[in-house]
Amino acid sequence: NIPEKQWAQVIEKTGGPVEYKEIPVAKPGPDEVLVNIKYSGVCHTDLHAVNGDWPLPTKLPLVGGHEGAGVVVAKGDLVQDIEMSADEPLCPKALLSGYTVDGSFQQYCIAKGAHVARIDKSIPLDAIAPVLCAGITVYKGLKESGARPGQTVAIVGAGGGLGSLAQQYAKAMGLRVIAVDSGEEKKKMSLEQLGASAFVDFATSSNVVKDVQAATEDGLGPHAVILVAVNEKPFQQAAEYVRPRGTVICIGLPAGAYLRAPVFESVIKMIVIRGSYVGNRKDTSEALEFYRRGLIKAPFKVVGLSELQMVYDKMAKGEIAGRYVLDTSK
Ligand code: 8ID
Ligand code: ZN
Repeated sequence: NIPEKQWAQVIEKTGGPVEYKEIPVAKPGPDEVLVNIKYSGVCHTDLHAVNGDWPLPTKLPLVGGHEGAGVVVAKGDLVQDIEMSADEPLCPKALLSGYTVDGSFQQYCIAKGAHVARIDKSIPLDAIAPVLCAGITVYKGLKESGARPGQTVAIVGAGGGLGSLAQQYAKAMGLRVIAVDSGEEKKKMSLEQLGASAFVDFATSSNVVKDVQAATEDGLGPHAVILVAVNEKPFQQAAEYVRPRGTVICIGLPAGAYLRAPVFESVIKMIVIRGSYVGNRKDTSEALEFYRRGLIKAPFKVVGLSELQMVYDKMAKGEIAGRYVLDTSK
């Protein structure tokens, strides 16, 4: 009982708008599965794709979305379970869901059988959707940072989708969190709901570098910095406040941005600056397992797939605390 047609959010040209309309349901190839998407998170990457922010073109017309969670309803002959822990995100021929191939902003989505994340039946699909990009990405970034239990990590962009999950994963890993973002709602969420030990408001602070350092117990700065903001400025500040021997992990991808670090301090503090890009299938199953064990509770709001434009408008203004998840039945 797979329908011929389905509802989807489609962009015809770079710059948008997204159009909510009926399109055909695709048939899976031999190594593919057809997933009936129930819920999809909305990542800032989806908005970057609409706006053409990056030096990498999207397919057009495009169904965006890459935090889809659903049920496999059809599969090709070659599909079987495969375990892998390579650097598959770095594959030069990688297919990017919701970017170079159609993604999860539709009711029925094609995926490679070897790459779909296996979600335990006990896990609610609306809550897990944001873990499927945001959660995996920040979990991987925290691992790449080398931060150890008991140490302090600054999460910059802490109130957004990636940031709110980063706070939860960091806490579950035994790290102390300094949240950097702006506004009362994100402050309250970070300190009261997500367990951050300090909040630095980048918009009202007169000196973010000093305030982040002052929020660490010995004033030397955090052991690691996780950059998930959609703004160039913090990418040019982190090296200044990270602790000697500390690590700066770059994850956010603001349009046209450059990293900057003072050579003198970077050398004498022996700091590391590193990029981190999503995660592999091993990271994915580990990140899902944290959720299954009840260690991850990040706030999300559910709205209909038809309301995607409203979500993008709020996202562009930085007004989303946590994540929006789309219900594909509405
Ligand atoms: O694999 C990857 N590297 C990867 C994976 C997934 C997403 C990278 N990303 C990228 C996205 O493309 C996007 O550029 O991570 C970035 C964050 O995605 P998101 O969490 O989905 O975005 P959001 O929910 O809009 O949150 C961004 C937060 O940054 C804050 C905003 O207030 C918002 O809460 N922020 C900004 I804008 N400027 C800031 C500043 N100067 C800041 N926070 C601190 N300091
Ligand atoms: Zn994403």
